[in-house]
Amino acid sequence: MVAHPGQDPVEPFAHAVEAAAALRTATGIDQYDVAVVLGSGWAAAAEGLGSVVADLDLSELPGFPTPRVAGHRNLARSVQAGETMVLVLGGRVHLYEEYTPAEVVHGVRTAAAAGCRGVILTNAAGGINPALSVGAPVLIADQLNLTGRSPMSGPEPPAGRPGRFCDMTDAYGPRLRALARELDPGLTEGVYAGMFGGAYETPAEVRMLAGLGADVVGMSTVLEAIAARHLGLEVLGLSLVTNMAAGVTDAPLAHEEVLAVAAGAGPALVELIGGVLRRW
Ligand code: 8IG
Repeated sequence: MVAHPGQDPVEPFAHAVEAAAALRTATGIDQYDVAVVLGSGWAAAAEGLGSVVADLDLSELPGFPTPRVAGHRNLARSVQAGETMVLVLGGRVHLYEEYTPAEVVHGVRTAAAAGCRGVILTNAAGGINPALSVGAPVLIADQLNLTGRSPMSGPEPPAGRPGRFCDMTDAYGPRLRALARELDPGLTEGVYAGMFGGAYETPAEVRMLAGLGADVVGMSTVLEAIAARHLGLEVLGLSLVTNMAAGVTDAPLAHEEVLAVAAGAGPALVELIGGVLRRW
């Protein structure tokens, strides 16, 4: 594992246990049920999911670097949604920022160490399938990890942890997908292609992704899904299509536009996530 300036290379699973202990101390909450990782433009989903029990700055917890992308918040919020105790993680870091896979999945591993049995991974994504429309959420049915990275690379997981070769069949759990579709019968399912990122794709790359079976494309989520499945968490994934990918339409891509589209879609997404959490 490559250490970032000012950070010690700590064994990642132990680091997550440390972060979960600090979370318990800071919030007084012993046990969480589900974590929600908020992607670009999903900040509205931190509001209105239930009653806020505690708020803290994620960077107060061991191992969490400071996110540097506009639209990402540094929030760790504890929310009671019906019977479900929810850990909302508003800060996410990306491979393209030169964070390591272990840093990218630290939130998910911390959530698991805090007792979570499931995680909702949200993101903003480009639409590849021309049948998709901007502003619509897509239920992730499966993924293509095209980052060339994995949270299961590096030293073998320590004793007491499952081995690295985790099963990725049904990574996005059928039970949760059925539940989401029940709450929103119009929800379309699609395959999410996770890229290393840094720039959007060229039209040729988008055509390649379409040929590989991708419906949406983004720069996050896939490593978190792997880390979650490795630790036995159920995963629900939701992409908000904030732009059509390059060459699918002739509109140019701008990050500001992505954030504006995301803001408009907020309330419907809150309702969907809130519904899933209450019936988890
Ligand atoms: I928002 O078109 C968003 N994120 N890779 N491509 C990739 N990531 C994205 C895109 C996109 N739109």
